[in-house]
Amino acid sequence: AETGYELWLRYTKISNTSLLQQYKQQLASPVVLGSSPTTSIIRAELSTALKGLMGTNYRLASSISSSNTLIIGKADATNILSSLATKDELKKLGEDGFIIKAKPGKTFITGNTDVAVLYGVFHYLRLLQTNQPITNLNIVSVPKLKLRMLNHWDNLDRSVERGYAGESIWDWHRLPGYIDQRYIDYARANASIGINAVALTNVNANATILTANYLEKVKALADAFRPYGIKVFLTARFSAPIELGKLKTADPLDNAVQQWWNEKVKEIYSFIPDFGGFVVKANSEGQPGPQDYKRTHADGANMMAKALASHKGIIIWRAFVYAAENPVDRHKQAYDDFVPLDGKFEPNVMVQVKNGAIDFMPREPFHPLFGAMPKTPLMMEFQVTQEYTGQATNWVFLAPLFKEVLDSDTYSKSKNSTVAKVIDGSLDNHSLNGMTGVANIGSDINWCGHPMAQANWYALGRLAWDYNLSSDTIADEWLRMTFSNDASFVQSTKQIMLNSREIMVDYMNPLGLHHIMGTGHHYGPAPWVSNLNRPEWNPVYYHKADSVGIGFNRTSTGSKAIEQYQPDARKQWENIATADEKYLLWFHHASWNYKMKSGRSLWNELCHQYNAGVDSVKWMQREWQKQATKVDAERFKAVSMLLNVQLEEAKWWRNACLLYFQTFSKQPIPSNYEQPDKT
Ligand code: GCW
Repeated sequence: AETGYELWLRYTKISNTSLLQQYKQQLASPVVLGSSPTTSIIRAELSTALKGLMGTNYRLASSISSSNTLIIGKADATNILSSLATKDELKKLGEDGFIIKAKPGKTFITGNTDVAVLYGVFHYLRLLQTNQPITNLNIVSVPKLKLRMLNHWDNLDRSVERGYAGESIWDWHRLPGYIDQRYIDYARANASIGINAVALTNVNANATILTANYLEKVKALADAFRPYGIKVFLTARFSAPIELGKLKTADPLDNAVQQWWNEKVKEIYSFIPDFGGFVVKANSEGQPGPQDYKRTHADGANMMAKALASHKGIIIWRAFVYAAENPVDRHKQAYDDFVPLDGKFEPNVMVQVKNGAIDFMPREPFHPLFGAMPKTPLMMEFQVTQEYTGQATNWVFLAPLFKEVLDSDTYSKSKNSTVAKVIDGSLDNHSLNGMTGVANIGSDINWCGHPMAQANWYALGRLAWDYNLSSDTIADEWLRMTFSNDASFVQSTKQIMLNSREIMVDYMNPLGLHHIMGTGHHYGPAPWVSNLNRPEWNPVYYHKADSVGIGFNRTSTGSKAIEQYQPDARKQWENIATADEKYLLWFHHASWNYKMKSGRSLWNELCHQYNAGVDSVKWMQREWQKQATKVDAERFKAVSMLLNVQLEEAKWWRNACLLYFQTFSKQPIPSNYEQPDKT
C-alpha cells in the first residue's frame, strides 16, 4: 500500500514505454567517480532510483571507460569533467552548484564538492521522475541562498510545539547508539531539495540539549547527516549559564558568562567539528534574554557570536519579539527594537525575521524589517507547519504564500528591492544569507500528517534553492513525483493546490482580517475572545469590530505601523480608496457600509468571501473525486476524508465569524448565501 513514507522519492516505474526505452539507452552505463561517504550515497540513490524507475536491476560501472553514457563526479575527479566548464564557471558554482551537460552519447553531472554532485544527481533523477527529456541538457544551477534550513520546534520529550504529524522524529532515548532509518530518509529527502541545515530543537526549549549527555546524541545525528551536506544547529536558551553553569547571571557583558559560553561552544565543537551555530529566541513570549539585564539584542547576540567565531559558527537571532509594554500595536515592536541595532551586530550574526510582523497569518504584508536593516544579514523564517493555516486537516499549499512575500517590493533602495533580494544578500552585499522553515515533520508514517502537507516541505526547499521557481512548477514537480505523471491528474490537482491558499484566506481571514483564531491552540475561529490578560493575545485587539465598522487602523491616524514601510510600499495600502482590498482590514478600520470595488458594502463583501471560501472547498472535493481512478486507494481516501473535515471547518469559520461580526454590523446576511446555523 502507498503510505506516503517515500515522500517524493517514490521512484515508481515509468509507464510511458517509449520514453522508458529512450531513458534506458541514455542510462545504459552510468558511473560515479570518487570514494567518500557522499559518493557511496550517490551510488546507492542512483541504483535504487534507476531500479524503480526503469523496472530492472541496474549495475553501475565500477570505473570509467569509453562506454559510459552517464558520468558523475566532482570536477577534479577527471579531465572530462573539469573540462566541461572554465575555471571561472566552476568557481561560480561555489560549494553547492552543479552542472548537468549532455554531449553526443554522454551526459555529465559535476560540481566542486561531492554534495554538489549529489544535488545534481537528485536534479537529474527529478527529470526522470517527472518524465522530462534528457537529451540536450545544459543545466547550470547555483542556489540563491547559502543556508537552506529547517527549524524543528521539537522538545526533548518528543512533543512538537505546533506539530500536527505525531511525535518528534528525534528519538533521544535511543540515541546515540540507535540510528533510526528515518534519520537517513529524512536526510535524503532534504538533500533531494537542497536543504543543508537543521536546528533540531524548539526555540522555546530549556537548556538540557546543551549538556554533554545530549551533545553526544546530537553528534550521532550530525554524523548521520554530514554526508548529505546537512549541518546541525541547536537552540540555545539565553539563561543556560545560570541553569547549567550555576552562575548568578546571564548578563552578556559579564566576564564569567562570556567565559561560560566560550567553554560551552568549545565543548560542542569537540563533539561536532562542523557545528552550525545557535538559533536564539530571546526576550520574546517569556523567554530570557539580554534585556533582562538592560542590555540590547545586539549585546546578547554578539556575546554568543564571539564565542562561535573562531569555530566558524554563526548566531541566528530571532526578531520575533513583542512584550506587554507595547500594547498599542504589536506590529511595530520588532522594527522598533531592531532597526536601531542595525550595524551593531558581529559579522557572524544573522537576524531571523518572520515573513510578517504579526505571526504566520494566512495572509500578512511582508515584515517591515525587510529592507530596513541594510547593514545586517536578514534570514527569512516561514512556517511550514500549519499552525494558523489549517493545522492537521486543511489542504493548503503554501508556495503561493511564500512567493507572495518573496516577491513583495520593499522599495528600500529603489523599485524592485524585493524581499527576495534583501534575504539573498544581493541588495546590500551580504555574504551570509538564508531561509528557514518551521518544520511540519513528525513521526506519522507519511511524515507530515496530511498527505498534501508534504508539498510544503518540498516547496520550502525548492524556493530556498531558487525563489524564482513558480508555485505552478513546484506543484507540478511534486505531484508527478509523489502521485502520478498522468496529465489530467496533474492538471486538475495542481489547480486545487494553486487555489488552496486563497480559499483558506476566504473562509478564515478575508480582507486582511488576522489573528482571530482560538487563543492558545490557534485552531478554529474565536474572534470574540477578549479576556486574556495581555491585550495583544486577544482576537478583539486585531479586528476591532464595533458599531461603526471593522479593522485595525495602522495608518497615520491610527497606530502608525504603516510608517515603518517605505513611502512607495505604503502606497498600495495607505489610502483606503485605492488600497489593495486583500489588506484592507489590516490597515484600516472601515465602516460596515464602506463601498468595495465589487460594488458590495463591506459587510456584504465579508459575507460573500466567507461563503465563497466554503463553496470553493466543495469545488476542491468535486475535483478530487474525479481523481479516484488516478491515485492509489489509500491516499485517495485519506484526502477525501480530510476534505470532508475541511468543509466542516470552513463552515465553522464562516458561521462563527459572520454571526459574531453581525452583532456589530446589525445587518442581515444576504439571502442568496446559506444562512448560518446558530447552534
Ligand atoms: O507562532 C507563535 C507560536 C509559538 C511559537 C512562537 C515563536 C515557538 O504560537 O508556539 O513558539 O510563535 O515563533 O517563537
